[in-house]
Amino acid sequence: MLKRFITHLPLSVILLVPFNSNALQVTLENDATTLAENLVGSGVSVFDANFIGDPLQSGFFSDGISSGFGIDSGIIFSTGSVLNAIGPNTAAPSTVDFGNPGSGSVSGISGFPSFDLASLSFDFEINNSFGGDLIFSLVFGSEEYNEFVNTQFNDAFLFSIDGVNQAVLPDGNSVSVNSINRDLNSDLFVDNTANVFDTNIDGFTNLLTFQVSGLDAGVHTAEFSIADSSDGLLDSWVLFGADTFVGVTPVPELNTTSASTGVLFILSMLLLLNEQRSRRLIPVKHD
Ligand SMILES: [Ca+2]
Ligand SMILES: [Ca+2]
Ligand SMILES: [Ca+2]
Repeated sequence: MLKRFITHLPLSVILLVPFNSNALQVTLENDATTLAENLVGSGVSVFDANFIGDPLQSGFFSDGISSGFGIDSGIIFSTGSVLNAIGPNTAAPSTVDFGNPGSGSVSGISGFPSFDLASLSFDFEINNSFGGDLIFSLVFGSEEYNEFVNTQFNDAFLFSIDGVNQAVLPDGNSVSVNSINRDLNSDLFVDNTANVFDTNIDGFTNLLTFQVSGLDAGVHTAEFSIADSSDGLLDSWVLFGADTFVGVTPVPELNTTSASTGVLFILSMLLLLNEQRSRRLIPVKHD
């Protein structure tokens, strides 16, 4: 196994970093219901939230736009400390090893054993009697960039509904260090190793927006998980915009007396649904 030698940043150095009101700010929060209610927006009701992870692994962020992220405020999870996402980007990599286990589901998408799981799960319903679509957006970032791309240190993120990962890229890959980087899906990647942006995160994705179509009415289970891969070193993060986990109600059926118009409407709806099912990722470019 490739050994990595990590220099821990002394606490005194962290405390000496000047406060910058125009850069990413992070505060700790690990109450699962509070986190879920920040994430969930219109058209969705949430209940029975649960968080797994160390208290350092979840929180709120603000001023994200000023630090180069495609979202300004919301919730943040880390495989280390969420506070370590705060800039500037230091010479020493940010790394917290809790020695905690990962999860089989994240290991399954990364292809390697996982560690230091941070996971929020909750049940939800789309607020109508017939179901609908779901949209959510995120930014994934890591200290594994760029040195440990295409190694076993493939820190990964999973978002599942009813146990099926929905954060799938157009090429079929999940969201991880090895699937979005300078070489692969590079149009989705922001390299911050030259300290262009005021965050300690060495590399991160553009805002990734996913749409899940055709959810049935009733209760579904959502899970948001991020974990280290192959060891607990070098932090990764995922940021979600506040109120961005939203339900979309399908267009109501037209009230028409014309059979031919009705058929045309049904055909157009089928075409629309097909288009939505094929449009799982809507990347938003980083300006
Ligand atoms: Ca860094
Ligand atoms: Ca860790
Ligand atoms: Ca890691």
